[in-house]
Amino acid sequence: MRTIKIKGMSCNHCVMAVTKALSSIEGITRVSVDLKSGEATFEETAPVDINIIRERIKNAGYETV
Ligand SMILES: [Cu+2]
Repeated sequence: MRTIKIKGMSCNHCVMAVTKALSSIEGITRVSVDLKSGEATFEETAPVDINIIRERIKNAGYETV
């Protein structure tokens, strides 16, 4: 399991957007995003480059910390 911190989420809509963005990345599964802590946890079926994660999160309108 891997955990990343995300900046800029303020409501459940954001949680959904981040969840969707992460879930769309190949190799990432079982995404869980917590609004309060700003943390996203997920499992990897194959190692995923953090830059790809950053990019997708950014495209969704948020930032990885
Ligand atoms: Cu929101």
